Amino acid sequence: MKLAKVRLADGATHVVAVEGEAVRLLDLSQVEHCRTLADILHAADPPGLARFLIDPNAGQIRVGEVQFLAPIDRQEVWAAGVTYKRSQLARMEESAHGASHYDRVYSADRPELFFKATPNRVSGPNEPVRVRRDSQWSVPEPEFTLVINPAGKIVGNTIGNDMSARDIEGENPLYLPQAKLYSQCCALGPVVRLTDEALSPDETAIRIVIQRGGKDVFTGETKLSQMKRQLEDLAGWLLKENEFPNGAFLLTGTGVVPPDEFALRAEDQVHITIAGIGTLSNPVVMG
Ligand code: DO4
Ligand code: MG
Repeated sequence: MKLAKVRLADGATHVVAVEGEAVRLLDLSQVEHCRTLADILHAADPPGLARFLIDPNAGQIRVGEVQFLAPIDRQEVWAAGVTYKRSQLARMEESAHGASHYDRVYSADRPELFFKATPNRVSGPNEPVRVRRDSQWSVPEPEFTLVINPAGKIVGNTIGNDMSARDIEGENPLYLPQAKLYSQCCALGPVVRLTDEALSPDETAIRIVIQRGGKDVFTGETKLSQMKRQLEDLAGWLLKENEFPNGAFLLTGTGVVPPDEFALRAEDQVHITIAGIGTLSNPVVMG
């Protein structure tokens, strides 16, 4: 089952169930203390509650008639890094002085985890993602993303774009928070696929297309099965000695990095497709 937040033509926002090419409104007023998508995601039985909340009086609305919003409420957004061989090699290339850190973290037991965004820094589908004015070499990172409830359970998956300033990170690993965390540094959406329907890692293709002036200037693809780490293991490390009273999103790292000569430009369009979830598209703004 897929859930989303949408804005309708009249400007009202709703939580919906997405069924193929249509959405169905959920009537959250039926349950006390259930007001947001996160309230459903954090319930004991998210798919059961969502099915109960489907408003029988509301018909189906075509997906083309609604605007999908980022499926986030008050959750923290975290990310894992260097979880695919491609990312390890790319980081070692970009970082003259810090290369060995990336080499070691790829095979270490403890993964790289970093704080990625607060909800106000997250863009939804078709909203801009940003390249920092002080970066000449930024790229999008297409990442399979976990939705984790306050009890620490993975309850859903979505698509994440971990926008990254490779030149800032490459200059000094201590600049990582500035390379990764700034206004519009992350996009999430368009839906949360609940984990009641399992995804097969070998069939979960993660694909990115970057367009410039209507033409594809970079395409790349990997599979979730190429990731070195297990999803539960990554979530387990995040939860060690940590509490998430509002839940968390965890981007699980990129397996696709454009060649070193590629840098995003203003007005590029980034499209990330993950099989079984959908496509997250965002225009790029600069400065
Ligand atoms: O160490 C830098 C960040 C790595 C990252 O974001 C990734 O591998 O996806
Ligand atoms: Mg990343």
